[in-house]
Amino acid sequence: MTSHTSEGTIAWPADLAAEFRAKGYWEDRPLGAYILDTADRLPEKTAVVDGDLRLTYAELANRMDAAAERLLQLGLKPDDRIMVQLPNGWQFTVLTLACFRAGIIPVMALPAHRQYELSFLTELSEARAIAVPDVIKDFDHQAMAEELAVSIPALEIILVSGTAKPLNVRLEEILAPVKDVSAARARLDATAPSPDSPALFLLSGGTTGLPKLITRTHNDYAYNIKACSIPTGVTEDTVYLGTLPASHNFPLACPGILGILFAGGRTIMLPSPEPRKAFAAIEREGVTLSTAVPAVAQRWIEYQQEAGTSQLATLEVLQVGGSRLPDEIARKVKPVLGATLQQVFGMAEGLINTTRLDDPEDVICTTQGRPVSEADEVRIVDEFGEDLPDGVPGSILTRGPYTPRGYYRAPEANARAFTPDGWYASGDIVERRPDGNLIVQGRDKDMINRGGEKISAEEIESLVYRIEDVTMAAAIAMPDQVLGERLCLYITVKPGREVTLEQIQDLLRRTGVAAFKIPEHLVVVDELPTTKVGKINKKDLRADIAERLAAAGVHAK
Ligand code: OOB
Repeated sequence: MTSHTSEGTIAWPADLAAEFRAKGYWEDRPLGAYILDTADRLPEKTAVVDGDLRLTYAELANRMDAAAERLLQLGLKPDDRIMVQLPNGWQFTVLTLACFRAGIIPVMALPAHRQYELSFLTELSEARAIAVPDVIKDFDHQAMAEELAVSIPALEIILVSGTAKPLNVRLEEILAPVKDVSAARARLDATAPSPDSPALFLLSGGTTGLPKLITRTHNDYAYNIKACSIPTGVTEDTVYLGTLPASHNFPLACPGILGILFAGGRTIMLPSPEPRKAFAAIEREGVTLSTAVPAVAQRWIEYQQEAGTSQLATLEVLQVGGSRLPDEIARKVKPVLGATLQQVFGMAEGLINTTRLDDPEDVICTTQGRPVSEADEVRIVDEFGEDLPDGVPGSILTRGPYTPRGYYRAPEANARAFTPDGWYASGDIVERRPDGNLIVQGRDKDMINRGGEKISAEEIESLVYRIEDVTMAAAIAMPDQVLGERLCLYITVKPGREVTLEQIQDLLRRTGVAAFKIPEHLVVVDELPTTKVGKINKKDLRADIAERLAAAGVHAK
């Protein structure tokens, strides 16, 4: 039977799917089954730590199944979608696992998203429920969810972590344990989702307009998790600190929270990577593995250099990825933090590359590693799609058992990002060394990578055009020492008119756009440079902003 979501999803060709099964990449088990395995094997071991709250595997499995049943009792059905916008905490983990068990599909929104992104994602996914915190940093997520439900009638159920208003459902009640979970477990086992069905929706970084939904199936995601666990050396002794937003593929499944739970290790959930709290958690829990974007790794290095703590004694591996880690920062990780660096070049669309823990220092510090699976196919091609020799940078194309063949309900985006024979073009410019390791040299996609958060230039430009006095707008990446890149906006305005950065920031805030997407620098020019075919020449603009920054004495890189 094809489900609603399967219809919007492009499946792998049948012969390849058969091969992935035959080779054992796809084990034909739903994600929840792996968690139950661990819970049966290590019931008393601690699985999840969030502040003072500790859940053993038996308690986690109990809450997972109890919650799955309650979600179904609320009226949600298998294949229904639920928007998940939760900070890193035990609630995120239990709710996500409960969805996997019930066959309900979580849409992995970010805590930073606001009305603008959430309404788009809710409509596209046709979500019937949303899970939000009550208030974080003075922002009322519950009120935002209520506004969404008013404008989108299909969104019927609001789950609130913390203090829920009377008409909403308190998430913690849904996630509470039961005395005896065995009946629930048997019922859920009997109606377990098909392993080829969508398990979750991840969000694409997006180059064209708003984010796209990436369907990840139980089979492909389980393999993603298992394949990533090997080069990172995950065992039941792994103690993992998750501080990046858990709805990102990287901290969720590369190997991330799910990889550690598959293996029987311990996960520590922290809503922010702020060094003082992160270091305290590392010391208290004896953390062995953590994940950072380059800006966070740099902050941790600076903090450690200043404070000279002895809190990191147990930290064995620090994974860094999401944007390009400068070689000079890479070289400081081991000497300063005492942990082995693992560079990770991955994407929510699938392919994950990592350096290996026993690689020579030159590989660890200057490359972004190689695919985690022997079944990952990678090609580096020129603008005509012809393969390039090692050492020559080109566009990366990839296929494999955990790289889906298309976005959800997005034929136009698929035509651009996927070749007819299923290769995904991420838009990264990559060089492959003769030893197989990849170096990310740049990208040919119109995106700003702000410390790992991806911003589509087109999305911002189309919003800025709402200001009547703006005649042309171009969003580009401006080099930045801390975040790698920030969003810089070039505009032209109607004669005699003035448009200020504050005005633009104000508009985007009022539109309910996530704060990380709000332009941080504005350059008003008389004319924007164009290419021979009349498109705005962003290469020239990037050179221009670099020049302006240098003239202003800002050393960006
Ligand atoms: C990760 O996933 P996304 O989907 O947020 O972004 C993917 C894009 C890549 O196409 C590339 O442009 C960039 O992020 N990227 C890197 C990088 N890792 C990701 N660019 C340079 N160096 C790296 N190490 O960002 C993601 C997903 C799973 C694991 C790790 C990162």
